[in-house]
Amino acid sequence: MWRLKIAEGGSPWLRTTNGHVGRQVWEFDPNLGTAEEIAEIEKAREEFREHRFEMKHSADLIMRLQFARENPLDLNLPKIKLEDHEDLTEEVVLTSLRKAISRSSTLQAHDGHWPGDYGGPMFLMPGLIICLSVTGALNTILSTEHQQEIRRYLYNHQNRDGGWGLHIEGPSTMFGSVLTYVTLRLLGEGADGGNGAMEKARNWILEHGSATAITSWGKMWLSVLGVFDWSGNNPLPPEIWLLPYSLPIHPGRMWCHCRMVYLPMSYIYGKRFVGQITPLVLSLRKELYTLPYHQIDWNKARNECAKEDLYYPHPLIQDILWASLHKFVEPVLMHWPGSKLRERALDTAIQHIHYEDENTRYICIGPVNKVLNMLSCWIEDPNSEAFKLHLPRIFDYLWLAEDGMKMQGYNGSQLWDTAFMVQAIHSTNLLDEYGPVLKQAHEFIKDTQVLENCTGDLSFWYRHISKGAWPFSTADHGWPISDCTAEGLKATLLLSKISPEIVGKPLDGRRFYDAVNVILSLMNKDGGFATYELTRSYAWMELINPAETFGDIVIDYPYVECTSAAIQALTSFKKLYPGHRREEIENCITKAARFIESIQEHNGSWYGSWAVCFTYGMWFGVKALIAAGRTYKNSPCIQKACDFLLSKQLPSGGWGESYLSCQDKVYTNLEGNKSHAVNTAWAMLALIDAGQAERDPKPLHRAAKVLINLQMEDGEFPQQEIMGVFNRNCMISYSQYRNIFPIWALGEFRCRVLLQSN
Ligand code: LAN
Repeated sequence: MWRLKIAEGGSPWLRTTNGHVGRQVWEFDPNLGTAEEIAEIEKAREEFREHRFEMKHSADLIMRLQFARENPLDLNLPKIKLEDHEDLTEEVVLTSLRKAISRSSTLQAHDGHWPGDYGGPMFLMPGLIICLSVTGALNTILSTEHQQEIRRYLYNHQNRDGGWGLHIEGPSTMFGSVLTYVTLRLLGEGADGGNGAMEKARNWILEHGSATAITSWGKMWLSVLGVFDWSGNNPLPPEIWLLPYSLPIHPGRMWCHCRMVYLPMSYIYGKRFVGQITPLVLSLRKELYTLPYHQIDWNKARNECAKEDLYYPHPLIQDILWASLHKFVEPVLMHWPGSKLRERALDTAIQHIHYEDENTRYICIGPVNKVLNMLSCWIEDPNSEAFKLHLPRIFDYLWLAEDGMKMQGYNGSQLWDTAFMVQAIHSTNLLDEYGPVLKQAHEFIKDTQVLENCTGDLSFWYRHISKGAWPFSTADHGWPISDCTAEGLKATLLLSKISPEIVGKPLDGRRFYDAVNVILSLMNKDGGFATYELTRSYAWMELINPAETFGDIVIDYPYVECTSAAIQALTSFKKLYPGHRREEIENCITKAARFIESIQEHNGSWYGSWAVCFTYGMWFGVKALIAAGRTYKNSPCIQKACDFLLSKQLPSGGWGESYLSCQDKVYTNLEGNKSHAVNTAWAMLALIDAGQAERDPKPLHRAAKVLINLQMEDGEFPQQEIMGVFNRNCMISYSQYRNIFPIWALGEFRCRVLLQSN
């Protein structure tokens, strides 16, 4: 049976800064599990499969079954169902909260964090499988059980039309379909396997323009495997790393995710690496195209892209740029003496790759560069230590649920979820009852703060400071993030105000100062906060974004979420430590609040970029302005925001936003005007903060009722549609949100709406 291991190492090739706190790894143990337990898991899998076209999001049932065994809970609280005419009483809300928090506390791991599925994107696993195939490591690294679960996952997420989407809820794309098809073939499926599923997939591909119409990232992976010609790729010259930093297009100025993905891509492109041409590769060359492989016009293929995949079409200037590099520059760099320059550029690139590997303990910033860096290390030297150090960290990215095994968008969302859960429980004011839960979470957050900067001369490596920051996942990952630092700081400040007997010792004062220092250092001139670093270049750089499926990736833009979190953290800090860097902090709050006002849309909305979408952005927008001292009465921005939110409340009393809100930047309800627990919670939190209770509490009562009626018998809220998003177009799961935000909203509702009015 499968088991989720928490905070364990287990390989001599693993390094850690803090005893692996937060590490989540699924392991198969053939000796584990009674027949009954195994049957329960099987049942969950079957049920998912049966409803896979209606409910595409798994509910993390395998983890839940394990935790139910490890932390049994006998909740003797009544089931709640409120009829239309029934009023909400404090007792009902309290019962609902107790059920929800008690159940959530059984889902807390022994190191204090809340583990969960951070899957969603469908284009990540293929990179791993292609990389392991070409390095010959597939069958030594992934057990047959792993491979079986991966196949299960891929089949479970095949759309009715035979293709696969960019993410689990998306319509079929060439990127998803070709890469998943190839992955299944590499995992041993026959071209006619899967009871017709493979044939159907192939038909989808061939009917939509064949694999020449895959997006640029897909072209790169297929070239590595040997089923696409490198000359069908637009150039990714590593020489860009040799340009002077003063140029706006220097990669050191790009968004770190963009920079870190194109770094190994340019190394692999510069090497024109191709894996071994096996019979399977030769067969794929036939399966994926309508023309014989040697007749394909690769030059034309460079700019082909299926319309299903096109979110960000290349502007003309990009096509001209790629064409000139392709026709005139690449030929020079491929032959002596130009090849000397190429060698130097490749050398620079691989050094930056090693730096990233070392400073993340081989986890890397994300799943894409993790796999590309691993491949680059192998290309440099197949027997290298670096490659061996990469291998055990693969498992940090794999997650198992009833839909199968997936590759996650990060090595988890540990710190993020835990910081929010602390604030959610805190909002209920039931601190005595849930002291031990908060204490463990507190330990986790303290253990996850990053204590050191990266090594060497930071500016040489284009790195910002990290000392005092919080990451999104674990300390070993270690990349500092503005809003994760802010949420970590908010949570530890709240906990520092509670008796240490209940929640443990507060964070050392100096470590609060370090966190504040990170936040202050991340404010841009205009007052806005980006994600990991300062905004280092201009928005027009998006013109050279070559990734057709993603928008807003080239630079680190300022966001309402990050800016708001910084304001909130600094205002909480200022209350407790009024003397520390007072002027700078006040100045920062003032500028940041003005920035938030300046990016509000005319209709009163803010859209969030990292979750769906308006309800999320509005929660941050409103919270920031309230924290900065504005009120409903004196701030037209807050008034407009409330009007906007109220105008979107559904007749049922809830809110429910479709992922289309992010793609189109237009508020879009879920199909059938369905309420979503998480959107409802965000809208409630924003309205409560903006003082809605004093003006008209009715909308809040109706919303709270929706939440309570959505709550399941076991105390949890249901997993509904996928809520996270990145780069405008790709969805990602935040599996703990379904409990965190309803608890938070009902907590605030109880203390600031019900108890206040009594
Ligand atoms: C994340 C996850 C965390 C997230 C928040 C902290 C929640 C947000 O407020 C700021 C942005 C950030 C840090 C974020 C950015 C984009 C990420 C890193 C991700 C959504 C996780 C995965 C995604 C990454 C880009 C996926 C890899 C794919 C590529 C296109 C490179």
